Amino acid sequence: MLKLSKIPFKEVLVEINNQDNRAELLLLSPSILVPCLEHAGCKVWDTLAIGEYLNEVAPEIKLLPSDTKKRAHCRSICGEMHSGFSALRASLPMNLKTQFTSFKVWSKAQLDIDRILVIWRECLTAYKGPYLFGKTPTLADAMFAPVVTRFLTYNVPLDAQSQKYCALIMAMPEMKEWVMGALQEPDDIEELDVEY
Ligand SMILES: N[C@@H](CCC(=O)N[C@@H](CS)C(=O)NCC(=O)O)C(=O)O
Repeated sequence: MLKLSKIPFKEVLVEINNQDNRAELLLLSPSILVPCLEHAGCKVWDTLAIGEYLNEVAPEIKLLPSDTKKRAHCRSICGEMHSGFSALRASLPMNLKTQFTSFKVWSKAQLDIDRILVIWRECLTAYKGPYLFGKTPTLADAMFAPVVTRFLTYNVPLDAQSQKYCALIMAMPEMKEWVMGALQEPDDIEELDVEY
């Protein structure tokens, strides 16, 4: 989201799996969770709040669509992503360092996948792509970008339209930077490499 907003930023890496670092994280983030943004004397935590804040401070970027109905649609699917898809999150964790070829998708996770594909199909058909809300990326594309990586990591079967959308997202320079950054991180999270 920040990269889309074009606001320059510096990332602070905190090792979240290490309990000793919780005090350090608390100083940075009131929720003791990431992400948390500090900008112009303002601290904003929680992904959706950060997205709304960025849309206010960089309105020219149009991180949310200008049209009210479209904006409501965009907020609705961002909300769905933010608060839902727990089976997908639990069983297909984001892992940019591994690629599974025959991963068994649990039925509840498949329901989440099916719903996400419907969300994408409706957006791409209604607004004619290539991004979910038309010609430029919005908060929704940023919110669903980790799902794109999960679909590719776990080799989730996709229809042609979704495959094209995933390829577009992965080709974005912001995504390439993210993937490169992850590959350079020295730590692996062992639980993520297990095929359940
Ligand atoms: N609703 C929050 C969720 C924040 C959250 O769960 N962050 C995770 C990483 S995605 C975290 O900080 N985990 C560290 C921990 O649980 O100690 C948001 O999207 O900002």
